[in-house]
Amino acid sequence: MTTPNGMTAQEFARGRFVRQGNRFTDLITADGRSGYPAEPGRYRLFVSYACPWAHRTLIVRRLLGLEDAIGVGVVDPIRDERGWRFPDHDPVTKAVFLSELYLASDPSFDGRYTVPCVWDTVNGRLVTNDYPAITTTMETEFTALHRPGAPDLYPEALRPEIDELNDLVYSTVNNGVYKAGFATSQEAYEEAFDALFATLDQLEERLSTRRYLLGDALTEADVRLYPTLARFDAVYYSHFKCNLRRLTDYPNLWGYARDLYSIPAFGETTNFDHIKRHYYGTHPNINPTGIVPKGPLIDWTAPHGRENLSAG
Ligand SMILES: N[C@@H](CCC(=O)N[C@@H](CS)C(=O)NCC(=O)O)C(=O)O
Repeated sequence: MTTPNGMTAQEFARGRFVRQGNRFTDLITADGRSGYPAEPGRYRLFVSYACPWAHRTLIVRRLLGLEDAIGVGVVDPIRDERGWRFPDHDPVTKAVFLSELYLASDPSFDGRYTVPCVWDTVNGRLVTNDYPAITTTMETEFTALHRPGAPDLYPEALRPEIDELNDLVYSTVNNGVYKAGFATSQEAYEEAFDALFATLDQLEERLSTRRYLLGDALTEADVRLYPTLARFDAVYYSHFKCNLRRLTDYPNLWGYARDLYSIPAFGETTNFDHIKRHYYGTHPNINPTGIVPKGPLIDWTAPHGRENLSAG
């Protein structure tokens, strides 16, 4: 059976999209007790600008000033059955396809070759493709390498609230759009659609009195929500049939998204060209012609006026 994202028939049971687990889950730690010490220049992060899970890691790397400490390799936005490939080859590992790095790390690996993933240049293997851990590792284990004045994106006191919100946002929004887009039954699609817009309504309300999700300061929760908002009107609204409302129909969420976009770590890592070419060009079951829509015309730089919501 051919599936939109190359998933197995089993994953498509009852028309529901089920995301595969992460194979590489080693941890990089500040003290090196895991065998992977957080050393500058040692690790290479592989991303696609199109991928929302990878987008988070680029935002955090930039917010924390880890650009010199952690190198980045960017894949071509268009993917075929061989998986992600580099525009020419990756200058550090010399790989042409991302699969080469997965198979060098585990010759028996038979899953999907996903971004984001982190490569250890010392041992020549992948350390992790566990995307939720990649950002929290940068936040908590790379602190010695953060730029002066870097924000604390995952403050201890707020972790329970951040984690709880992230769980809801992950299942109904970040992954919710995929559940809607890759559903192969009407029931599964509608279930995902309803849950998605219920959460967006809730977030719209939450952002009416707070500048960011947790209040006056940016946190990991904002980093996780933003990549889905950035892709919403350009891709998810049409390609994934998430069309009850557009992001631009939500005054608070849309102002919030523009507020974040105005921060270079968010705006300069948002590549609408890669995003659109990737989604519309990579899922033939959903978009058989591969035609990339020209619109929508959206002004991400319009004033957002949300400064007033901050106390400080
Ligand atoms: N590692 C996670 C999340 C990362 C992920 O889904 N990345 C996508 C891009 S957004 C990917 O690399 N897909 C490659 C493929 O399916 O061949 C997963 O396996 O589901």
